[in-house]
Amino acid sequence: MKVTIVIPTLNEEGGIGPTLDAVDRKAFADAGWDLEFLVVDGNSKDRTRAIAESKGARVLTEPRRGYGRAYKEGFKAATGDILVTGDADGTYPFERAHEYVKLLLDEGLDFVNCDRYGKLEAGAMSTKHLFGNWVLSTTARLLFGIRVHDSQSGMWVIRRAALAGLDIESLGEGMAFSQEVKIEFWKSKGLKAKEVPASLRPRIGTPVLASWRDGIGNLKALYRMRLDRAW
Ligand SMILES: Nc1nc2c(ncn2[C@@H]2O[C@H](COP(=O)(O)OP(=O)(O)OP(=O)(O)O)[C@@H](O)[C@H]2O)c(=O)[nH]1
Ligand SMILES: [Mg+2]
Repeated sequence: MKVTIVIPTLNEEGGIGPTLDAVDRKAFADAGWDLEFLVVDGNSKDRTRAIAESKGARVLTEPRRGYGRAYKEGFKAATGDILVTGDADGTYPFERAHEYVKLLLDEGLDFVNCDRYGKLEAGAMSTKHLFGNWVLSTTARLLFGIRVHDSQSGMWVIRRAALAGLDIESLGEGMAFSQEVKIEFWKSKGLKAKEVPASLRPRIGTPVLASWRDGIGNLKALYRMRLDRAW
């Protein structure tokens, strides 16, 4: 069994090292699971790629912009049976990645969403983002009838075989990819998805997120997806 840690990066020279180092390689080895680190880099202008390679990651350069585009390429290039995703900014609990993988295996799941609100550390999320995320998660729950508390979490565990039955390429190229991939897993027949309490730490490095543009874009994308889908 092999696990690929898939991480999108855009100018994350401060965060990529600690993010990759956080993964408990010994816990993976003890479980008998092989590990692959795959960084999908958007042509960073800093030392992100060099640092990722120095930590043993395979680095794919994807100059086309977008968080969703990076994951689409990452999902195609990953060779693991199970994928674990997350930002390269030190915010997600990669030190617990093996626990989430075990949960997916033990419970026969196809997707695990790591709920950042399980333990939101001081300064990890601004009031503006707290409000925006609440609006987006509530709208997703109402429009799709899914029981997802944190629709914008970027940490997921995915059974790669399940991706074959989904049209991942049709999902958003940008930040909306995050909510859309969850909705696909929750709504698609025969797939099992679950949310678990996780955590969020303050970011390492400068934020690049355009809050209002991305937030309103994600809200519109939810309505578009609702109109587009049969379920
Ligand atoms: N390859 C690639 N990666 C990207 C792109 N945009 C963002 N990323 C990466 O995707 C991850 C998520 O982006 P963030 O800027 O952390 O988004 P966020 O978590 O909503 O915002 P913060 O609260 O500032 O962390 C980070 O690791 C980014 O470096 C892109 O266009 N291409
Ligand atoms: Mg982030």
